[in-house]
Amino acid sequence: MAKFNRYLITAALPYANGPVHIGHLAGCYLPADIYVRYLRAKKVDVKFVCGTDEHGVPITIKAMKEGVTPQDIVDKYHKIIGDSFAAMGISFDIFSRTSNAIHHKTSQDFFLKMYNDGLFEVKESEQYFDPEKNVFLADRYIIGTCPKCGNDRAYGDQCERCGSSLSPDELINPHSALSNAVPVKKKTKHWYMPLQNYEPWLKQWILEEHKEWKNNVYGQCKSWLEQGLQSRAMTRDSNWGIQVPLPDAEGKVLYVWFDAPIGYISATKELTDNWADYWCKDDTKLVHFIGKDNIVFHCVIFPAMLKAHGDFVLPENVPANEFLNLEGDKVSTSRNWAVWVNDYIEDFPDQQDVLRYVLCSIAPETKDSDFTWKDFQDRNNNELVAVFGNFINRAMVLMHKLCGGKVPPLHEAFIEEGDRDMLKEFGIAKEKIENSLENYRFREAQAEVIEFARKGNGYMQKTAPWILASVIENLTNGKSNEKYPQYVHCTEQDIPYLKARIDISLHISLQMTANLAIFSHPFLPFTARKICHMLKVVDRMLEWENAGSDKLVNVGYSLRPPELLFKKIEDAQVKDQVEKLHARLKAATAAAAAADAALAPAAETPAKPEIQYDDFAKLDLRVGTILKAEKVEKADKLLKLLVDIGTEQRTVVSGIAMHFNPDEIVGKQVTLVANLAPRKMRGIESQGMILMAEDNGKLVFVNPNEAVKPGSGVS
Ligand code: B3M
Ligand code: ZN
Repeated sequence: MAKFNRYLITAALPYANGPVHIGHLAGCYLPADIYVRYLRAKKVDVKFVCGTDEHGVPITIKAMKEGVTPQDIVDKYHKIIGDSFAAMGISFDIFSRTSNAIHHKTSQDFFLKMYNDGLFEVKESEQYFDPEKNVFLADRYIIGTCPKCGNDRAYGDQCERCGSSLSPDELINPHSALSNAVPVKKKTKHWYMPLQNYEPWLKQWILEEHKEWKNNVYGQCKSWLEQGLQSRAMTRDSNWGIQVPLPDAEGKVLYVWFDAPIGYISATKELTDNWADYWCKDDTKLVHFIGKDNIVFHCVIFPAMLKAHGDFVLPENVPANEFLNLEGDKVSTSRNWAVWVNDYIEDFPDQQDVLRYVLCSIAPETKDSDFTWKDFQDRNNNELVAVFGNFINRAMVLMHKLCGGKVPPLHEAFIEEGDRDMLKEFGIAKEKIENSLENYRFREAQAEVIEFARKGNGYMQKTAPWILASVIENLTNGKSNEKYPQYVHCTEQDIPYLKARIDISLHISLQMTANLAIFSHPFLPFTARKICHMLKVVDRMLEWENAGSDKLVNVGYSLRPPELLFKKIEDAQVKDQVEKLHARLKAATAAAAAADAALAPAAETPAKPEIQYDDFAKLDLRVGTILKAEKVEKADKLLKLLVDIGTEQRTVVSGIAMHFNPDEIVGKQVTLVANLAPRKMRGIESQGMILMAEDNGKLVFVNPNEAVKPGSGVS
């Protein structure tokens, strides 16, 4: 480890446009946290930085959907996301945000340095423009019909129904999401980074010098580099983002993928005055933890930016994970098919380590993996409860019962081969865990921790101190030990030996328990602390240099009573969670369908057969004013209206309750068919019918475009 004197670990900056789900945790934040906790335990100089990504189109889209400002959105989600991470024990040294002034300045300076060094190309291109709102439209803001599947709500960059990547030019009937206007093309100027210039260097740096990167990461980089890189615009037309710091750049902001990774630098600046040590000295090991959709930005574009700028170190590794699916299906925010971290914390308070454990066990390190609630239950019940928790609990309970609550001595004279074998495992386990962690194989590392506890259970079973205790008791009371053939020949003289064997078994088990605290701490920090508390040792014991030692708890030291580390997850809890997922999916699907229907173009109303004027003249149509409106009991769809038609007031029952609030329509003018034969509905006589226009399920009153006297005829 001589090469690196300090570590800078980053975790992708989540967009502040929604809460985080377990896929985010498993893909990026949990492995990063495990790695950092391990590094801290090794007492190396390490900083762990993250924050929210608060610019870019996803934020503005969310704001538009919710009818609030982008600032409202980022303020809200910065807090929610930060709270979720903190609750899960993700131990950032700083959780910053890209809206901070320091980040704006850092990004602008970065851009200016590249600009002054002549590293951008200025190019004009034609971009879609909303002529009504007078703004350029990001691809996401253009909606039209997907040429592949006919979905008429496809976006200019992607169709969410069939998953195709699209460009706005491919959409049929494109229109602006802001105004519905047909977008026009307009010339605009942007600053491009000629990535092709960095291609030879990137090929050398990644494909030759970083062959050790994970296969999924190396493979994606290779394919990008082999396809050939092109100039990429580093600015955008938008009013949300970091201003391009040039005089002729009004209405231009930095491309969000230009500013976001610089956020790692800004966050470090915010964290420490020594930030430049971490960013500008070659003996820093910079590691980016990300999900697979961010690989190209962290392995190609950002390194090219860093190289171009010249002052900064490059990442040493980018251990990106693949995706985590949920119950056999892709996680989807729009379909609400996700386990949200804030919901988990509410439903399983104080069980953060269980989620950490399961997500690490199934982390998509080499390929996509699947989270199911059943598997969550199984891993908790069969591994955390039955193996890890059970071993520690047995060691603690038996020590209290058989050794007076104190750490018993080891009695060198009575040590046997099985004990020596067990003691050897301490160092072996430490090395295995360490080796897996150093190589970003967190699943494997955690499995070794459980394996160590499993060995502990095996050792306990073999040494069986509770049997030794019964044998001693029988000998003391003059009873036979025929139940225990192995000890049937023991006499009272053997009691000291038997006692020593109990002590040895529990001494070794307690040293193992202490090791389990150290080993598990990167993965299960809450549990490790609880173990320290039971063992009455300070957190300093968790330092990695203590790992593998068989002298962690001192002989004669009295320990606290055992605490429950893990509890069983019941079938009912699994059922609840699965039902909750499906209920939310159903609600989200229904909401999306309703939103689609509201926006779909008007369906044609089928034509009716021709009639004569006399037929029309039979209708007595009058304008009326709604005086009163109320819901009809036990009828979801009906409103009872009192309508003034000048000469009289009519009671009308109308099937519009799903479309209007009674309070909103009082005072409105309507057109009434006044000579329709009265009809009883829910016991109320309806004396007429109100005319409505229907636009794809949306109802509108048909009324004069100026107020008229109630009772005015319509012809
Ligand atoms: N916000 C994308 C994402 O959340 C982006 C990551 C930025 S890392 C500098 O997946
Ligand atoms: Zn489609």
